[in-house]
Amino acid sequence: GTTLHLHTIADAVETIVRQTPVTDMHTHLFASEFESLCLWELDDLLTYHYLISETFRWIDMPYEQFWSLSKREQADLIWRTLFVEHSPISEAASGVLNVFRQLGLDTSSRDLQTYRDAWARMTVDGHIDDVMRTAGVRDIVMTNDPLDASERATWERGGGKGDPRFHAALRVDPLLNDWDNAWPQLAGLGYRVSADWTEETVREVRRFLGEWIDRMDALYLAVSMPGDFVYPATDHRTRMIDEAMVPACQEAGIPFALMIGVRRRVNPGLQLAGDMSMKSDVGAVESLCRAYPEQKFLITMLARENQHELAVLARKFRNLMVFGCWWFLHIESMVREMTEMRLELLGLSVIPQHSDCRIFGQLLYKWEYSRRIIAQTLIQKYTRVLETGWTVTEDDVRRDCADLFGGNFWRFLGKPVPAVERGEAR
Ligand code: RAT
Ligand code: ZN
Repeated sequence: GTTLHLHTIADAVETIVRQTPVTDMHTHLFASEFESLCLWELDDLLTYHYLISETFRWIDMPYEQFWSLSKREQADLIWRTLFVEHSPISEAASGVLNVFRQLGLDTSSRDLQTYRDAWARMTVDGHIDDVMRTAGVRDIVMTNDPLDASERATWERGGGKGDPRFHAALRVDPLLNDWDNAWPQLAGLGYRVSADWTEETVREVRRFLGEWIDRMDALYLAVSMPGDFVYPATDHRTRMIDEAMVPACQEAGIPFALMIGVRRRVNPGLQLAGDMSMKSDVGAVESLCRAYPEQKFLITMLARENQHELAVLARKFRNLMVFGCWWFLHIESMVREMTEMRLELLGLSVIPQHSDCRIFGQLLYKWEYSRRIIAQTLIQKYTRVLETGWTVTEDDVRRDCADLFGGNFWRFLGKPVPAVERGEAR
């Protein structure tokens, strides 16, 4: 391959980063066969919960009144508040404009109706194809909750796997964080569980996990944890992890993903938009990685304060893969800081980003913004290396980018990159 030089490295890296297909390893997107769970319309884009909390900074409307509006009325209000009455400069608001631009719409018009008209001409499957092609996202990992009745219906009729670009992750938050409400639901699904942590309950929870991992072909087990998560402890969470979740992961040979540092519903009036971030104890991850050296852990944390320690911990445990800049950290300044720091501590052995998208169009802005920052960081790092006289070729950069944008994830899973399996060009 072509050898790169100090004056050619920037262009080459930018081009290669733009061309490298992405595996988006944590999203809330759904394949279109999940029907109403698959969000892609303009009103979905505008009522993204990140934008809802930003809107409430400006309006006096009581929360209940906002929630009683139709989705379209909410979208109108958000548009007026965040885009017309103020300039849309936040990450989430500017992202909407970026989506319009990448879809070829006129961002100068400020006329919501023209955007509505544009969406009216789209179809869900056509839009998903366009967005994935333009964003360069080839594989998407969903967040799949079998306790959600509307989602369960699709899986139970044998659906959910019709589109090979979409992969499942079994999400188990209620089992760990809300057992009082989770066990009756499991019981309702025919599992012989009780409120008490009996041997039969353990067995049945494992059966539940095993059956759903199989049914979904889940790539990993996933949970979000509050910042006060302690491990090990003499509590329900530790028992659930030790006796049910880790054994289920080991049996299936899949990683356990923990997203740590959320404080749910600090303002319940905001519903989904009412969650907060919280500092956590990285020691819990350390204990897990030491207790289960054969179990792989995908970890992301929500507090900026935890990022450095988490990256250092990944130097100590190869069964720990750090991923993504999560939620409130998925903003330009934090992505830049975290990406630099991680590459400095871990080289290329990280998963620098996931999108957390809920609405398809968002793939466009989230990945364009992230690619830009990752490219800038790589250019700095390759430049340093080139300055020593080391040679860097285009093939080197291609290999490194393929690792960052997907290869590291699939290798950690011990699975081949699926697009290559599908015979698509790399
Ligand atoms: O980022 C988000 O959209 C949050 O609402 C959460 O869903 C978070 O990403 C999670 O997966 O818990
Ligand atoms: Zn998420």
